[in-house]
Amino acid sequence: MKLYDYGAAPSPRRVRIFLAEKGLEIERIEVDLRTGQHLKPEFRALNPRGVVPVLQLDDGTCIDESIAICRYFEELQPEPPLMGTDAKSKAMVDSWVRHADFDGFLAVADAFRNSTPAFAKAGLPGADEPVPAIEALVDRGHASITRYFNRLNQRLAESSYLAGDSYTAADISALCVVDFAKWVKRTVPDTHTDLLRWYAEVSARPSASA
Ligand SMILES: N[C@@H](CCC(=O)N[C@@H](CS)C(=O)NCC(=O)O)C(=O)O
Repeated sequence: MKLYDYGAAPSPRRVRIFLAEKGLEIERIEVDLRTGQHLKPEFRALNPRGVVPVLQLDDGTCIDESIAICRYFEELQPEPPLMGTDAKSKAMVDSWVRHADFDGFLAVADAFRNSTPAFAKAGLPGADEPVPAIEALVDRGHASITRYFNRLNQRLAESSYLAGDSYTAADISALCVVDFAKWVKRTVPDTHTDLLRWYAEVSARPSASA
């Protein structure tokens, strides 16, 4: 089994933190996004979408999408549970993971890609033809980050962790987004005391540096 990874990117980081929390170590292969290794035919043969992470199983099957890779490991090794244990907690984890992906990650990605000269023709990840950046998506992305941070703070005022009383993949996902937001100079405002309390706690877990 091999994990195609890129140390600086937020999506593979979600998988690395998840594996660290499970106490699992697997072979990792660095795919250098800066030099476009992910767009080369060798990598597209593993993932035609041209994005990391990808988990390649021993039978050759390639699983893309970071949360799907997490799901695979959750099924292989259920302890400690990171994706819920019953109907309610599983649904809560799924819900907050999707908030992180759609309300958080995509907002930061829009703000970042559409404002960074190196991505002027790469407005979307992994595209095999030029995708022009769209300037209007920068402000929209920043506004969405603000809404996402507000929602996290509101939720964490009523709950220790995003999906409930225990740390889960929902927290891992949101942590990766909050750190990704630093790429566009957005940090948690001082007013968001509940989000800051949670952020300090989840960032202090040894897995956060995975
Ligand atoms: N939803 C996907 C997102 C994958 C993704 O966008 N990966 C980025 C790194 S975070 C990538 O490979 N980008 C390639 C590019 O920028 O062309 C997941 O969670 O795995």
